[in-house]
Amino acid sequence: MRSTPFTFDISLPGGVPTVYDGTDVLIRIVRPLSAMGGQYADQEAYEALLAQGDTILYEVYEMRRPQVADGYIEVADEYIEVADEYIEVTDEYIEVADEHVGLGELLHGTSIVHPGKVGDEYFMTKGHFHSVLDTAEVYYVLQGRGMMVMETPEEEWAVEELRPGRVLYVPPRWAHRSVNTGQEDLVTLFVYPGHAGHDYGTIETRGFRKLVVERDGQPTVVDNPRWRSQE
Ligand code: PAN
Ligand code: ZN
Repeated sequence: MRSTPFTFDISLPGGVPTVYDGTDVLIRIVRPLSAMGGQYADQEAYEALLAQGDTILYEVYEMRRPQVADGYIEVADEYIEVADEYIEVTDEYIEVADEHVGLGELLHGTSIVHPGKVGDEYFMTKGHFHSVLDTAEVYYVLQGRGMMVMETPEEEWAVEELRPGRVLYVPPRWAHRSVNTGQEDLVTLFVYPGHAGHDYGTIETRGFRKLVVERDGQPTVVDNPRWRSQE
């Protein structure tokens, strides 16, 4: 893996990083509607939309630090673009070479949530805790409007508004999900520790406490009727 400084640009609008050199790994993760089964409150609306096609809800471009060959990368339930085709990776980890790989590295890239709704609930990311719970993340909003829905295992919750120029610090222990409440792509730059990993299962099982839905044309935070306490 390259260990000299490097730069790249993020093209806007859109949020796609320019390819800066072939030696580092830039991966594109694509999450279609079918990857979000059980996540939207309105199951009927979800099924109806899915019947019209497996639309892409969001994309992530990530500079993998460390690289796959050097360590472990969690890829559960992700679609990764490799040589122009999507492969679905179902193993929890591609490779575990050294559990300490990634300490000190910073994973970073852009997250692009497309605009749209399932019923009255906005397009959003799956959301996750970091597997290493004690790892934080910084988001910087480049384009669009949205909300970050967050909660801890101790059942605290928080929702912060996202708009261009805003920085959001997600402290250790806080699960996070980006929601696009606007009319254009919601583009954020994210940075988090290389060994953090992703725990998607907890959210898939419990959901988030809060949902962001459209009410009278306005984004509104409401209780998730299907949220399950950990108890
Ligand atoms: C981000 C997220 C990205 C996509 O890079 O991974 O916004 O969301 P999901 O991972 O929940 O599908 C991040 O928080 N990384 O840790
Ligand atoms: Zn994260």
